[in-house]
Amino acid sequence: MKRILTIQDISCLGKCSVTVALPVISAMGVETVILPTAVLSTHTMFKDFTVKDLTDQLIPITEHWKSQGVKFDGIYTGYLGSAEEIEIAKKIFDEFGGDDTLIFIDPVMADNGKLYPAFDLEYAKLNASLCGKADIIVPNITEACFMTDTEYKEAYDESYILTLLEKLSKLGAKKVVLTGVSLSEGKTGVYGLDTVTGEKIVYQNDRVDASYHGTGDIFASVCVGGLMRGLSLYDTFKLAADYTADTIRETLKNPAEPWYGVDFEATLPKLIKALD
Ligand code: PXL
Repeated sequence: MKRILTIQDISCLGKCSVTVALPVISAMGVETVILPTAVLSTHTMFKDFTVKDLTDQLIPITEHWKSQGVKFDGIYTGYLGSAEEIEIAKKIFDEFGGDDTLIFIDPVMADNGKLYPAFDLEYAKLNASLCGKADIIVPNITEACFMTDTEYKEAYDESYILTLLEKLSKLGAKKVVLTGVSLSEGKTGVYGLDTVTGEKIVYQNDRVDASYHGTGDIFASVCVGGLMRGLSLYDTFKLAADYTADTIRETLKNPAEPWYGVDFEATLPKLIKALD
């Protein structure tokens, strides 16, 4: 069985980061080891959340794994809390990475043209340098703009996306895949580039007119699961985009607060079936 390590926070309530990655990737038949960067009472879209930073635990935990000869087929990073954690993630890539280990980075820090409250421009630049160590990065357009000093645009054309991809490739990642790219009215999806072969990866599905917290984590988790199961890049991104859209549609059936999270528990059986 393949084994991946995911490095991100535990938001105890409100579905995102580890509470999404662990169930989703495990359900896809891939062992999912966690390295929690912090424990929060909820994700940061709630008011008055508590945070216990775990930065000082990251090296001791990974040193122990090293002493046990632990290896990973993939390392997936999501929301990292601080500049120091980005530096530690780089060290972990060096210690546990290698030709047989897929480094998958979702540089979670911004959306809709704005950085999340915990982050600043310096953090964005550090995230850009982390991305340079990746096999695959999956920023949204906002994150890509912050990492490449590009003006964020709500309305854009394909040439804007191609320019962003070109700038992202210069960060050093082997495959750069933009998420939340809409190439025509009512559609959304991914637009990516394999910087080694020049191959484009484009998939568009119907846009569901709703926005929920944690959908990026759902998308990234399915990508990691799919790649570990040996799916092609196109099939992986199609599966992840379709599953995310399906899950948003499912969530719309319940009148939950949009910032809470999505009802992925209801759609997991379909995801498992799609892998048959
Ligand atoms: O879904 C990304 C995410 C993960 N973890 C925490 C967050 C967010 C997004 O805001 O606040 C704590």
